[in-house]
Amino acid sequence: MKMIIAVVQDKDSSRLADALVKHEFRATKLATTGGFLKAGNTTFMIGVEDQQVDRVLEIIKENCKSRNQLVAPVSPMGGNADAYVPYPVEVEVGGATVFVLPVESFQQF
Ligand code: 2BA
Repeated sequence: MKMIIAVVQDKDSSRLADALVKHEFRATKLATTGGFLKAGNTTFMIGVEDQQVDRVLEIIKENCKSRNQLVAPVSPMGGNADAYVPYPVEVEVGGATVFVLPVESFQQF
């Protein structure tokens, strides 16, 4: 068994959740925050049998788009002004960041 952990943009999360339910995959959605943009994103935990991993990755790919997002400059507030960038910077936020982990044990009580 594997645990698929997928960090996706909030805009894609409902569509992905619906697609997983439609294909009868069970998932848990967590409201998370990206460390870099400090903006909300959604993390899915999807526990599946090994042979289902590729199908789930396809569903994630089909339902999550990459987009460009502007990062607002953060004032140094007395910190190091050398590193301060005074204009917004555009970054490409991926469709999904996915980790596939081995599951040692799965129990439901
Ligand atoms: P954030 O940390 O808010 O990052 C959003 C986007 O900002 C990233 O998109 C990347 O394009 C850019 N970025 C992140 N750190 C950067 C840095 N140090 N310098 C320059 N640009 C940087 P993605 O790579 O598609 O990541 C989207 C979200 O996935 C991330 O949101 C984070 O929540 C999660 N993530 C990405 N890589 C991860 C990892 N190795 N471990 C855990 N979470 C990760």
